[in-house]
Amino acid sequence: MLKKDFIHNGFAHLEQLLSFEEVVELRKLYNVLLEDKKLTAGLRSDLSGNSSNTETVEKITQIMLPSRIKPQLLQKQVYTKALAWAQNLLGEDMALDFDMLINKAPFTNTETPWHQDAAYWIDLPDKRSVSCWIALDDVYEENGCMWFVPRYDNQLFKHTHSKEGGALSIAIRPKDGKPVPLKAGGCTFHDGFTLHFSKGNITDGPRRALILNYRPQEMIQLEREQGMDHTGKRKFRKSK
Ligand SMILES: O=C(O)CCC(=O)C(=O)O
Repeated sequence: MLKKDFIHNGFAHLEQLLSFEEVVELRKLYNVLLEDKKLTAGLRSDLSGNSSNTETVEKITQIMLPSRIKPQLLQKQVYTKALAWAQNLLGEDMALDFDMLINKAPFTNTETPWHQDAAYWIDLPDKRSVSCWIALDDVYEENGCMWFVPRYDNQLFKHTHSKEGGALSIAIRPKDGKPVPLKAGGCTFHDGFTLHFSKGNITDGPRRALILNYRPQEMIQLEREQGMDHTGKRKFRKSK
């Protein structure tokens, strides 16, 4: 069912990828990274477009490559489980391209605009990719669960930065988007060409997500040869 949904719509979800114990373990490392701006310097930005200096309250904190800062993350079950799913969905040659954290702080009410991840990436001959977005808190509309629009093909829409340094966005707001609420430990899977979005967090708790991105090993090699290492220097490509 999950695989059928993913292949057909470009997204799917799993009620429980992680046990509550695994979630609690991950939250500890996650919070260390969130709280330490020195440790995460150079890999950290605020997707709202605000500068992420020591004084500002970040609205949407994005930390690229958390496992480069805390390599013990790679030993956590979540990396093994998500890889197995990625291989099940798209083939045995799928490998971890990059990981990231995205946190929406309490009462920051800032949307992640509608976009396709492929807009952030270089054009690659093999377009297969899957992002596993893992909820470390219960997520629902009011704190920023993911929304998706079924994907029909690999068409890339035109994207622009709504604010310098902020997230990429398409010009329209799709009408047929669907929210996917989850319990902590649940996850969504989406393809690089699937449109997605999340509302702002208007609650008093954080909305913590760990995101693991997979693509064919050969394509990862091609990316690296072209200098694409997902350290967060957001180059973006022109849509056709
Ligand atoms: O966490 C969010 O609000 C957005 C996540 C996202 O855009 C992604 O994982 O590609």
